[in-house]
Amino acid sequence: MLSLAGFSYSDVSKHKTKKTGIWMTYKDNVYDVTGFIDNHPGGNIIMLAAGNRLEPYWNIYKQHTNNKNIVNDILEPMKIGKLTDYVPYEQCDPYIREPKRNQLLKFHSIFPCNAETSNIMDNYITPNKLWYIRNHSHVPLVNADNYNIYINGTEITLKDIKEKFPKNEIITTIQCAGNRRSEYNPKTSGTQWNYGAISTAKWGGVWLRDLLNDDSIKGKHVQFESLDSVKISIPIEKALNPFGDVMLAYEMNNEDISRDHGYPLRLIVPGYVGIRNLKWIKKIDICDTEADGPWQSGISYRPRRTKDEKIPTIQEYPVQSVIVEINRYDDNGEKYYVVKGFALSGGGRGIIRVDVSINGGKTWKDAKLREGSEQNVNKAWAWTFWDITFKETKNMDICCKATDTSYNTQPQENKDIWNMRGLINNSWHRV
Ligand SMILES: Nc1nc2c(c(=O)[nH]1)N[C@H]1C(S)=C(S)[C@@H](COP(=O)(O)O)O[C@H]1N2
Ligand SMILES: [Mo]
Repeated sequence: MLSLAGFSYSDVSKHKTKKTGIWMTYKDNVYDVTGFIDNHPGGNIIMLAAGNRLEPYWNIYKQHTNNKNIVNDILEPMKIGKLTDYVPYEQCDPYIREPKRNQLLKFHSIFPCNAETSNIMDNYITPNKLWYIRNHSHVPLVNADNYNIYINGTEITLKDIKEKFPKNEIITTIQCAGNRRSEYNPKTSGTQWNYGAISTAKWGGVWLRDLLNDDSIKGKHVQFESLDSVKISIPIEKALNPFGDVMLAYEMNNEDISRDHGYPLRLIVPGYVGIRNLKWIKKIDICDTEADGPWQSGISYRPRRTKDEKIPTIQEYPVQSVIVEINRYDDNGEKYYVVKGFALSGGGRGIIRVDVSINGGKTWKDAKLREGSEQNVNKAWAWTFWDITFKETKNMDICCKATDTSYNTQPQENKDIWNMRGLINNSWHRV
């Protein structure tokens, strides 16, 4: 019998496209699955495992692990070799310690985990297990019993934060600055999010300003660092604002914050883009400068149109709205469409109107504003749900745009706001 060829994980990782061939591993076996991709019953999602192990992917899509025939009947004929540097998945660091995740999330990647929420209109407050996940690397493993953080070099335990400072609660929506990136043309680098990099929770924790001393007012920025070494900063004006509601949160929807979302302590900066809501907080410092690193002083979150453009990093989010559901119904022979979606703006600016058009923006009708519309319009940290019903017409071309309390509204075309990183796409949403 011919002995099988030997490949390393590094060899396998070079085979991720149809051009190179698509390889995957299971246990110590290497498979060339190129010919199978188009026939995969679950569709293109199998590409998450391209050039990689199947085990973590099957941990989410459990129908595979319970089905022995997959290995024997489907994979076996595609086997091309053995791993020379095999390490059982149970022993490999650090992704093995990743939390369990829900199959309803729409995964873009697993290493690190990037996944969109789903069924948005079913829950104004997104259930923890359906919250979108955007991780830059693996999820830190933390023992909360002896967790502490440093504020201006002084150590404070999580226990003291919980016990010695008043607990507050706020509802905020967090939206990734890259949400709706996939609509940009030409395509940019970065996770190709549709509109689901957004979720809402009730956070419980302490106001950051309660932890800062009176001298803080002399600083210009508050810098934060996390266990996964991400660094960001926010302006001191936001941090100390008694109406700014910047929070160190330890609870998410009445439970401990889940590991994917920052256990045991997360920064909540209401009205600011996702990245400023730093998870796994470890260090806080009052400074005269913004944090260094790609996420703040670097280029990752600058919506530059050209390489040379000087433009600040993104903090508050612009006004946004999205059509999530369109349901058709019949009433005495008349056909109707119910259009539903969400709208929100940055900086706490409330939504005063959502316009919906069924003729591509020639004429508009205003939608009914539902949950969220009762928020204080100067501190509207969470989205507003809306809906509207139309009689069916020929050639329906449905789109929406929202207006916030400052009478900012959404640009018509994303070509007018295209930027190199594919950030803050808030153009009219069309379906
Ligand atoms: N420490 C840390 N904080 C982080 C991130 C991260 O990778 N590490 N991702 C940021 C980004 S880009 C976004 S959009 C949100 C996502 O939060 P979520 O995963 O809880 O939805 O967290 C932000 N905070
Ligand atoms: Mo993000």
